Amino acid sequence: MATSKMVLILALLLPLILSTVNGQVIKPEFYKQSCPLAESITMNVVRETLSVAPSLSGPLLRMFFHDCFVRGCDASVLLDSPTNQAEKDSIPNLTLRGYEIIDRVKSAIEMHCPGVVSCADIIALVSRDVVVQSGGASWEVETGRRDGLVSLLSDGLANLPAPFANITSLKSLFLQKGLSVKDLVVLSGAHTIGTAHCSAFTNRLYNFTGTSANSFDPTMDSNYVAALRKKCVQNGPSNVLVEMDPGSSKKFDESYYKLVSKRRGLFQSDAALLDNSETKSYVQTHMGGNSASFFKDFGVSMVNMGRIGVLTGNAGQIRKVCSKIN
Ligand code: HEM
Ligand SMILES: *[C@@H]1O[C@H](CO)[C@@H](O)[C@H](O)[C@H]1NC(C)=O
Ligand SMILES: *[C@@H]1O[C@H](CO)[C@@H](O)[C@H](O)[C@H]1NC(C)=O
Ligand SMILES: CC(=O)N[C@H]1CO[C@H](CO)[C@@H](O)[C@@H]1O
Repeated sequence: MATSKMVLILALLLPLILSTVNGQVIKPEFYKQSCPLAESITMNVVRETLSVAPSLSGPLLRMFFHDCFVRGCDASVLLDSPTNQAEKDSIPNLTLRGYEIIDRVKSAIEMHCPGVVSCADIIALVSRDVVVQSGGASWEVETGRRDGLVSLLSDGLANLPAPFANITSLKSLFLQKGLSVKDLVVLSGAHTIGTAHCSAFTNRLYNFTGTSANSFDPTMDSNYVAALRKKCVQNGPSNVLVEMDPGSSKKFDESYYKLVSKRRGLFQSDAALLDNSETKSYVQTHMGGNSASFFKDFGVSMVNMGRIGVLTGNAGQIRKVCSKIN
């Protein structure tokens, strides 16, 4: 009798005991005891980097998105593959840059506390620091992620939304990752900084209907189409970059929503935010400049994104070098 009660109690408590033993949580200041300087070291490297190479802010913020959406936030995006079969080699990742900055943060941290801080957490911290250094507001980053052991080329294409995606597929992709429609419209605001290759949107500028070379996407402001055509000529060179938020592409602010509301979102995925009542209403509320509430929302949604598929406890490992498993 007593024994069976004990068994029952143990069974009920087991998940709790296990999760405590494994420490299976991510939380703010996970490294407070084990590596107290981790966050300030990261911030310093980001500050120094952006002061000499401000154009790295876009790719470094985007890296967190790419990491989290593919196999969870486990730094799989950083793994090199000798045979070009890793996430890094998938089409969306060919436009990512800034891996060497993550390596620089990692080496600086390793000097203070070797083998303690994961590459996945470094990506998360860097994304916050980039936003702060670009004029946005700070938030508390949850840490305690561990690094994954696997990176697959095929995962990249399957999990990252294309710039051509419509609102239905954007919503469902975010939902699959446990993110809400609000997270979708808030995180899309990251397109307030950075640049894009013409190839991500030229389909909107030329032969959009497939019947006339001059036809363009009717959901884009025709004056904007004309301006973009000057930068992105049809079948032009593949290395031309366009600011996503012209004139303010290095500043993290809410002007993205003003652009989208004026039908000047660069990608179809940006324009699509006007095709759903909830995302449309967010765009309209923020188009006039309400940065305080956008900044706060952005931090919340980045924390939400940072929880996707994380490895904790004994899962995965703490990589010694971010581009290689130990
Ligand atoms: C909603 C779906 C999204 C789509 C379809 C999308 C697509 C893209 C594409 C195609 C580019 C241009 C890449 C290039 O041509 O170089 C880009 C750039 C960028 N994206 Fe997104 N993105 C999405 C969401 C996000 C999210 C959630 C974030 C981060 C929170 C983000 C951050 C960025 C940044 C910062 C850039 C600029 C990169 C640079 O300057 O090189 N995006 N995105
Ligand atoms: C949205 O895109 C998906 C995938 O390309 C497609 O199957 C679907 O029909 C599209 N939905 C609308 C409403 O256009
Ligand atoms: C327009 O697109 C259609 C369908 O993709 C293609 O068959 C046609 O050759 C294109 N026309 C021009 C002028 O590019
Ligand atoms: C196959 C390929 O070109 N992979 C590239 C992916 O992106 C990284 C960083 O820009 C490059 O180093 C890889 O060569």
